[in-house]
Amino acid sequence: MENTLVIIKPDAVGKKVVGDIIKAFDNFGLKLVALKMIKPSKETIEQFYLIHKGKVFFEPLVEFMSCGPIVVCVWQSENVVSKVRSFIGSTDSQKAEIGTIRNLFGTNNRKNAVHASDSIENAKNEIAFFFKNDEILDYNYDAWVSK
Ligand code: 3AN
Repeated sequence: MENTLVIIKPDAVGKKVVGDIIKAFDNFGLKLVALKMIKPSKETIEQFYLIHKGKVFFEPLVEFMSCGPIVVCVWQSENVVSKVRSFIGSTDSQKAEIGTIRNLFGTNNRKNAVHASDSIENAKNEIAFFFKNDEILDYNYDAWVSK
């Protein structure tokens, strides 16, 4: 089984669509194994997006991502990294495919509702960036839901 990191960004939290986004991931058939709401510092976001340092959108991206609370979560399924990348759509919400998360809940290429890891290796690093091992709650739901 594969895990991926999803961040529900401040624009989506502000629009009160956190529940809708989580519901969409649930309905997509993925398993939620970790979740928390945090208010990240600028330093945390700079570190998280270090690969983009120097690009024109870096400073505004850091400002935006640290302007309010975000929800970080880990979703699990087979091939979850590529599944989720298709499910969220293109970076620019204006160009995101109809029905994708960024199309439904985003506004533009900065306020695009969600982040999702873009490779299996990045997913591992990004999950470890926000969660300790014992915060990944990979339970067998079926064992008690059916009782
Ligand atoms: P994605 O999140 O689709 O993998 P990346 O990794 O290229 O996109 O960019 C990281 C984040 O930087 C994006 N989610 C978006 O918020 C922001 N970003 C990327 N490109 C632009 C841009 N041209 N203008 C403004 N913000 C951008």
